[in-house]
Amino acid sequence: RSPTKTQSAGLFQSRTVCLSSSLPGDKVVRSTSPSPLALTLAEVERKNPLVVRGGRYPAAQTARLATRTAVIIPHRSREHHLKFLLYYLHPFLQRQQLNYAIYIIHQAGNYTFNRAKLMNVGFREAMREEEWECLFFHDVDLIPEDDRNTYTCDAHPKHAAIAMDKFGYKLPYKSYFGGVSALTPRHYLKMNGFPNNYWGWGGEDDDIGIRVSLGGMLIARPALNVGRYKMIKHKLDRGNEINPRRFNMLAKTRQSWKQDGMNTVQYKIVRREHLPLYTNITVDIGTET
Ligand code: UD2
Ligand code: MN
Repeated sequence: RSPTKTQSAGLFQSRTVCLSSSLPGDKVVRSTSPSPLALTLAEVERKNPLVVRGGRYPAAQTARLATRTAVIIPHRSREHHLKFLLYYLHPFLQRQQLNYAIYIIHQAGNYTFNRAKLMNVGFREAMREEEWECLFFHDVDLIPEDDRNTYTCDAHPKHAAIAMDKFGYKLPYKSYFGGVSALTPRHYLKMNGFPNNYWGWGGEDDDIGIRVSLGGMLIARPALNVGRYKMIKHKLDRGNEINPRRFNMLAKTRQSWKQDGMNTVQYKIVRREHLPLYTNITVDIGTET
């Protein structure tokens, strides 16, 4: 967030760099008006007049070769984070001239949260609507800080959130695959998608990382000074308690990945809404068996 970084942003103007002082949970909140806490979706809509129903930006009308990217966000009871993500993400993706759509995959009911299974739902439901070339699997609370972090796919599955403020802008460990990742449909199917059986917090991101290599692929990463994200501060949600079985499960990924994943995912769509800023898919993903 130093001035030099802004100037070196290359093709894109890095306007997101000044976000750090205006997120909820931060100690220093600048006295800009209106207060960031008062941000409304209506205001985000006003600021993004080119976004059409379903949270789409059909850049292709002007740039026929624009990459088609779907952003898949697993969600429940984080509307206050979603609002900020949309505020930053829409302009960010438009500056990158992508043909994109934002999908919120909303877990219905109060049963334990299952991030990875929601991603499988997101993959299938998004691909049903359009032949996306690249899918970004994105936590609701992560704000990209650098415009050079392009939301396009690489030859291998890409882990984009490699430098987060909460980990001191470093990779916490070598195989880390949490937060934000980008896969082509081919990558996704090659690793049989994500696991469906990680209920609660933790482990699923490492399982996904292991699947990448079991699928015969490597992990691509942007440069450390580009894959930077700010995570909106929060506590662990009720209904997403730490999964105590995660280490045992991770020890068995090699045996389980072909029997559990995209080829076995089951769910019921409760609601599909093409809202002004995103497509909402509310889904009943059932319970642990
Ligand atoms: C870390 C990883 C995350 C995931 C998680 C373990 C980072 C930045 N992210 O996140 O990718 O591997 O650990 O499961 O290190 N969510 C809801 N409602 C809920 C619970 C979760 O919407 O009630 C969604 C939301 O998109 C959230 C994501 O799931 O960002 C991950 O949950 P978290 O943010 O509570 O967990 P965190 O920050 O430890
Ligand atoms: Mn988080």
